[in-house]
Amino acid sequence: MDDDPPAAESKLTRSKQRWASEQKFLTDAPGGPARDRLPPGQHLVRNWPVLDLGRQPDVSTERWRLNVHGLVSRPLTLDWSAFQELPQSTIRSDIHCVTSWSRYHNEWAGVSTRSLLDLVQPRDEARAVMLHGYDGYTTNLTLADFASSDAMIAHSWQGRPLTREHGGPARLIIPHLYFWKSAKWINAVAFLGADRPGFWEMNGYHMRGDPWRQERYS
Ligand SMILES: Nc1nc2c(c(=O)[nH]1)N[C@H]1C(S)=C(S)[C@@H](COP(=O)(O)O)O[C@H]1N2
Ligand SMILES: [Mo]
Repeated sequence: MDDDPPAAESKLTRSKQRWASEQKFLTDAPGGPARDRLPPGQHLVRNWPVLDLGRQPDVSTERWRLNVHGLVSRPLTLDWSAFQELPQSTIRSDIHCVTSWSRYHNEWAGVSTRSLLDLVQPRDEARAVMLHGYDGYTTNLTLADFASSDAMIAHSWQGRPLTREHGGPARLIIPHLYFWKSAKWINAVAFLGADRPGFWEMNGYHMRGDPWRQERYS
């Protein structure tokens, strides 16, 4: 059997064991065996910062509409009561903002994008969507990202209606991408034949925005 390792080595070994147990420096790809909860380059916050273009439109539920159009078989415009009548679901997700804060366990209630897709039936040529907010904001997603199983149009957070500053009465939630993809004050979803850049994507942000790959800027 080996003798005891030299003191320096054993100290390093202890450090490495501690890093391993803390999952330090671990940046496994999604689905990796020991995936950390906090994506690389992010730090945790307990509050919920507000980020937008500096205009927070005041949209009552009476005035709110969601217009779904473009490459779909059945375009439609939902008002608030039609939106509330769609199947409702809740999901829990973490928020990862490209400005480097993350916030764990947010509980959202709303309508899954899959329910919306069932209604409008995207045509075969549809490849991407552009989301439009009441403030003029736009952001793009591939159809696959928009259709992910935990994506939804949310009207509530932690059991209460979304506040105006956070995008109420309704916003998109795309948990697996940086939060700039989650359009606040959502007003329209346009189905497109090809992925095109939205507001931040035209201003240097990545087209996709996967936090686990640090797809921050293009
Ligand atoms: N309509 C709209 N949606 C938006 C934005 C915006 O300016 N307008 N900003 C995006 C950005 S950059 C981020 S980080 C999140 C912030 O959401 P929050 O203010 O609820 O934290 O909203 C995203 N959705
Ligand atoms: Mo952001």
